[in-house]
This record gives sequence, structure tokens and C-alpha cells, in this order.
Amino acid sequence: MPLIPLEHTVTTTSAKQQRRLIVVSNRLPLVLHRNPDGSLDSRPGSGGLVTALLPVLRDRGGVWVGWPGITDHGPDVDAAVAATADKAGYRLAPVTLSAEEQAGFYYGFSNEVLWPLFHDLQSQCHFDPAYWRCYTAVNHKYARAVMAQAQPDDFIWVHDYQLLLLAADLRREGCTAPLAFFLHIPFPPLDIYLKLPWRFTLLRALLEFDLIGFQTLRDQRNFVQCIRTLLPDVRVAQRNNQVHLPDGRRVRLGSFPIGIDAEAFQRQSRTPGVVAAADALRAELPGRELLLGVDRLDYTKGIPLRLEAFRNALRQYPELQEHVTLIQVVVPSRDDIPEYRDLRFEIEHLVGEINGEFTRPGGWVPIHYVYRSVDRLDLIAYYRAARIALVTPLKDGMNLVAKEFCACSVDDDGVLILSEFAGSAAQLQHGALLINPYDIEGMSSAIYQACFMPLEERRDRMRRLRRSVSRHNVFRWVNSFLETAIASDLDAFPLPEDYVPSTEAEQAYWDTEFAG
Ligand code: GDG
Repeated sequence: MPLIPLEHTVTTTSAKQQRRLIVVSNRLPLVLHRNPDGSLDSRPGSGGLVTALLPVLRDRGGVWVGWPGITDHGPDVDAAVAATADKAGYRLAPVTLSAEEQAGFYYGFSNEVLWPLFHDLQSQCHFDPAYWRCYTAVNHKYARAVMAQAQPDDFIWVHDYQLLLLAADLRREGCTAPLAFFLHIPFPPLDIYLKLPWRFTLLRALLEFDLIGFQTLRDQRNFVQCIRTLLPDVRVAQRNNQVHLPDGRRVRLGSFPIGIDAEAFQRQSRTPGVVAAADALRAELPGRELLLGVDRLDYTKGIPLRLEAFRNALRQYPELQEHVTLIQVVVPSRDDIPEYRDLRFEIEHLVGEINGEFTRPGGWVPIHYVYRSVDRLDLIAYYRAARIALVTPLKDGMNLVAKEFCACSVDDDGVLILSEFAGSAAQLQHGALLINPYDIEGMSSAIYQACFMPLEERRDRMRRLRRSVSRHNVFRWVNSFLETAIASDLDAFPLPEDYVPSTEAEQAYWDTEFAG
């Protein structure tokens, strides 16, 4: 899909103005690796977000600001980043963080306060004031790094929960450029958000952005409810799409469900290498229905309850024994945080128990457990080989694994079992089997239903899912976000008479989608 020519949105009748895009995220989109001899390897990142932003950044001569992923930041890091940027075709501006800053800002406040709280798991939060101080200091550091790059005409797009204070810092530093923010994780309901000791500062800081984007209407509504309750001097108008501040400023809100590069996944799942790897996987497990779980190690992903449900299914429906195999890929993550280490032990204990209870002498092992990152083509081979995907987070901003599985299910015969608390459930509810991840028996019966679902029903459901995933891909997501963001400058730029701000159109669509 071609990118929206942003020029038209900032075009006066006489002259075109090219606005540079500055993307800011916790991490730069590159992978740095220090070799045992001390030298550095570096290559550009490759996720869907990077792929979608790449053409915009190249076209506009944009800059990406973020931490390069290494705390011993010497001149060799700058050189490696610069060399990677040359290859990638856009500029990368590294933010230097010490190990101590990384501990308080990333592991501390971001991942021991905001991450659990925003996923409704307040009992996992450590509201340590030292974390908050570090978070504010590091946000300020990012702001200075952005200011070193920014020009008044730039458009600045900030990503995710690590940088919630950035707009306030940038404004204090004198930044006048338009500022937009996208939250990749959920925004919690009021009674959960209220627990945050720094709840007022954080909301006020967010309202320094000109546009705040959420994954779903659920998150947008939660945010609106928080502002209405905690900030009585602000007014929310226009079907929850605009916030009016006492100083006359307007902040726009919108929901923009992130997508994937569906076409790339589809294409790659048809390559001979992937087909051969998927065939080999199936041949190793002949006659078995393959169930697949792929998750970062995270307590929000609901892995232990999923394993309990699988065990319960094997007990309750003995005909599933020797008929199904669960491949569970767990990608190591945040292993400096004790809860994550405990979770790994819990998962491995459960896998051991289940395999111990059910493994049969004929060679059937119910769970194949993979604890490592797999490379992209192997991941796609897993998607392609699996008949059923189990995506059962307790809460998730979107969940891209659900969408990637559908894109790779090119024979249209896969079944997606999806948590109703994943952001993607809003889009995928009509094709997926929706489950409550806390309901072990409900999940077991969905596994049973998926295993014995007639081919015609599987095809019908998977076609719907694939249509939705292809249509709402990551390019459309970038386009609709940027289009909305730039349209927030409506007063400054004349627009065609038939112009419909995309939030209205998108909003109407999502209202219907939710109502359905
Ligand atoms: C946050 C929000 C939101 C996983 N294992 C491997 C691997 N992956 C890739 C998947 C997928 C990505 O990682 C995981 O994305 P998710 O969306 O599932 O989850 P988070 O990492 O928690 O992401 C989430 C997302 O931001 C985007 O806005 O959807 O809700 O929490 O792309 O393919 N990739 C490779 N090897 C692996 O072993 N190569």
C-alpha cells in the first residue's frame, strides 16, 4: 500500500513544506552485539514498526532517537550506530544511559510500575519513589536528545510507556513542534490507574502531546474516564476525541489498532525454505494436531493458565491424548526482574508435570518447550505448521502473534484461540474462538472445539481473519496515525472541501466493529 503523501497535508496553495519525522522510542531499531574480543556488531532492526516507518523516514530524511541497547557507551557505539544508520537510510540519534539509569528507568519504573499497572496487575507493582525520580530524569535526558535534533517544522512521534513524560519535558525545553504519542500497551481503567502515586503529574504530562493514540477504544475510554475524574478543569468533547484544556489548547485522542506487514508474512510463509521446515516439523510429529504458543516471557501473556488449560483438556477429553502436541515457544525477556525469573520456573515446572503425567512410551510428548528466541523464518515455519494458535494473554495492548499466525495460515485451515482481553480481539472476534484466559475449563473446551472443528468452518473463520489482518496492516496504521496527527494542524493548512478527518471515519468503523 502506498504511503499517504504527507506533503498534501502540509501544503499551502503556493508552496510545499516537507516536514521531517522524528521518531522517539525507548530503543533504537538496531541490534548491537559486543563480541568476546570487545568489537561491536550492529545491524538494523526488522520489526513491523520499523518496516512501516522506514519509507517515511527515508522520504523525509527523518531521525530515530532512542537508546542503542548498550550501557558501556563509548565512541565505538556511536560509530557502529552511524554505520548502521547509513545502511538503513535514515539517521539514528543514540541516547546514552548508564547501567544505573537503565535499572531505575527501564527495569524499575517502566517495567515494575507502569507495565503491571497498565495491564491491571497492580499487585505486581513496586511503587518505589526512587524509580519515579530516575524515570523523570531519564525522560528529561531523552527530551534533550530530541531537542538536539529537532527543528521547528519537524513532526515528533513518541512511542510507548517508557516516555510518558516526554512532551512536558520537550515543551519546557522550548519545543514548538507538533508532538504525537502512541501507547502500545493498554491504558488501565480508572480504579486501577488511581493506585499510581504520580497519577496527576503523569496525566498532565500526557496532555502536553497534541495527539494521543491508543490501540483500542477500550483504552481510549479508560483514559477519558481518568481525565474526567482526576482533572476537572479539562473538558472532553466530540465523542471522546478531543480534550479542551483551560489554556485553550486542544489535544486529540484516537484509537489506531496496530497491524503487521501481512503481505511479507504471507509471502515468506510460502517460500520453499519455510515450506520445507514446516513439513519437517509435521513429519516429526505425524498424525498430531499441532497447537502453538509463542510469547515473550511475561506474566501478562497468561502462559501458566494456558498450560493448566491444556492439562485439563488432556484429562477431560482423553481422546486428545496422543492426538495433540503443544509447541510452546518462550522468548527470554527482562530476566533481571525477579518476577520474570519466578515465572520461568513456574512454566518449566508445569511443563515438567504435564509431560511427566502424559508422555507415552510410543514417543508422544504432549508439550515441546522452546526457551529461546527463534529466527524469523523458523517462527514463520512454526506458524505455518501449526493447526491451532493459543494466544491467551491476561491483557495485551494488541498482540501481534495472533495476527502473524493468521497471515501465515495460507492454507486457510488454522484456528485462532484468542483471549478476549487482547486488543486484537476487537478486530478478530468474528473469526477467532474467543476465550476468557482465567477460565481454565472454557479454554479446554475451546481447544477441544478447535481440534474437531470441521474444515469448512475453519476455512470460513480463517478467511475472515486473514482479510482483516491484510486490510488493517501496519502501513495503514502508520498512514492513519500520521494523517490524523497532521490533520490536527487543520487551522494552519487549507483542506479540500470534501476532507473528512480520518478519526471520524476510523471511529465510525471501530464503533461498528465493537458493536458487532
Ligand atoms: C507490545 C505490546 C503490542 C516473538 N518471539 C519471537 C519473535 N517474536 C515477535 C513476534 C511479534 C513480537 O515479537 C511480539 O509482539 P506482541 O504484540 O505479541 O507483544 P509485545 O512484545 O508485548 O509488544 C503488544 C505490541 O507492542 C505492538 O504494538 O501488540 O500488545 O505488549 O512480532 O513475532 N520474533 C522472532 N523470534 C522469536 O522467537 N524473530
